Amino acid sequence: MDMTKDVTDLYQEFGDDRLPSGQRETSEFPVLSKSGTPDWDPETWEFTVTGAVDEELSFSWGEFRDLPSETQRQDFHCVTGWSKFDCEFTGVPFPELAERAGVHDDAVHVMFSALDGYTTDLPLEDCMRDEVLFIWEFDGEPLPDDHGGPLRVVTPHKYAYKGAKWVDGIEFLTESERGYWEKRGYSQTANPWREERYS
Ligand SMILES: Nc1nc2c(c(=O)[nH]1)N[C@H]1C(S)=C(S)[C@@H](COP(=O)(O)O)O[C@H]1N2
Ligand SMILES: [Mo]
Repeated sequence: MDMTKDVTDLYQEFGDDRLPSGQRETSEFPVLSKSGTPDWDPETWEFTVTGAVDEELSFSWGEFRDLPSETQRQDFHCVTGWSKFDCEFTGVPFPELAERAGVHDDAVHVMFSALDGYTTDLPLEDCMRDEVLFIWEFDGEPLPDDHGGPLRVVTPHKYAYKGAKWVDGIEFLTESERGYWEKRGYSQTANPWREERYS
């Protein structure tokens, strides 16, 4: 039985067209990284949930893999102008982690961190959706290292720079802060159907 949840229709929330304006569809999956693919060690890898929460959390690789997961069919939109349709991603929805930590009422923003020093930020409300997935599988195979393996975030409602590859932590913030590309002029909200590329 195919348990894949198709969320490729989420564009209807934001615009009339599945392909956002200024994007072209590709079947390729280019690699875009600020500084190459970092090494990781499954023995020492740790994922942390910190900041404005009742209980800060930490997971080993095995513990993270034991969290409830699902497979979704999603589209992927890169700010440089390409979109890839119908990617199958398997992982843990963001709200699952938020609920376990107990997010404080005054939290408004989230910072994602990664093994290569990359960071990216999003408003909390943009994260509290099941389509924001922490994934370890792509099209039924382990996520390739250069696409963010062992673990990355995907954000089908945002440009893909919001999806931290090699993600190893999230911090809940009571004030908005800017991540790596956001400090360099990219949009904090990054809605592809509004072409929010820069700010
Ligand atoms: N940790 C980390 N995550 C990252 C990046 C990065 O340099 N480091 N680049 C971002 C950018 S700009 C894009 S477009 C996507 C590219 O994902 P891909 O290489 O799987 O296509 O990853 C995003 N996540
Ligand atoms: Mo990008």
